[in-house]
Amino acid sequence: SPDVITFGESMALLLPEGNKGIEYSPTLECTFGGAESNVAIGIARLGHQVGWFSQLGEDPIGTIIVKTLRGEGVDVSRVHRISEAGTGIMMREVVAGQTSVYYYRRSSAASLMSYGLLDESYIAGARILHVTGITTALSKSARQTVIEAVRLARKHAVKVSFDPNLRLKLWSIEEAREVLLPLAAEADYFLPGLDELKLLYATEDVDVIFGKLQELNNTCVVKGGDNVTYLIEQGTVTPVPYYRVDRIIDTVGAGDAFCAGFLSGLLRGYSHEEAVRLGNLLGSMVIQTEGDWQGLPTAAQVEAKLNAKVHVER
Ligand code: KDG
Repeated sequence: SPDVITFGESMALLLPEGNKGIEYSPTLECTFGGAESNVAIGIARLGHQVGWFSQLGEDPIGTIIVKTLRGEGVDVSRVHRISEAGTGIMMREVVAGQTSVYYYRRSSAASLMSYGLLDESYIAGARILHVTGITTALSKSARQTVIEAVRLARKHAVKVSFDPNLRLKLWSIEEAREVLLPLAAEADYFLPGLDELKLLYATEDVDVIFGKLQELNNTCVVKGGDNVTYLIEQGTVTPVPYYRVDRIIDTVGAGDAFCAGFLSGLLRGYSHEEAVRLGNLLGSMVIQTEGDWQGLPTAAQVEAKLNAKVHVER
């Protein structure tokens, strides 16, 4: 089995030309996105063995997703293709400085996934299982798949990493709380964003939130602080500073990049603080490029950045 296993919905991602709104863009660029496949690509580029799976339609976009991930070196052997439903679609635009997302994923192939998709021995052989709250918001059967995957991981002493990835377009905050908070408590590594925590715990008070996280008794990494990521474990809160960024181009995918860097750090045997630093570095690199996963660095690019080597062009 790969070192890290993750699964979730990846969809066609349709983007307008330049800075036009979708309404005024005669053509849309077709790429794909998905929080878990973004993480998988990030981990693969850093040189680790990683597996991603989902249920995809027997359609061209499903094929693009499988081919691209395979090309990135991600193990896609557990991907399931079905003809009864199609691969989901999402559109995204930035209008007047505000990002909007439109989902066409109800009854998608991935939303129909059920725990029959899980291969116990495959999960048992991994070091880390990474899941996100998006999958739990897709459908009852997808939610059960996550819960069962976490149960299998724990049964075989595989570490569980959990990013809540709150998507209020998919469910209400009340529904989300009921599912995400128990999963947070079960995870070895809980990787939320500060905004998400404010909604999940219904408070703006960061001290109250940190108090709740300390009660979980696991390792929490809170993304999106004021230029820091917080590492919270064993009763202590450690702020880990961001890398300086010259120009922010596109922040979507930063959380996924962070997760990839953090999990890579764990696989490399780094301290948790060092792993957070690597997560921060990946986040800073992805937001300086267009796209959710295209800007994820290779291990060599990370090395160069860390050593601040002068780049020789030719
Ligand atoms: O984290 C980036 C993801 O939000 C994006 O790739 C699409 O998975 C996605 C979703 O469901 O919003």
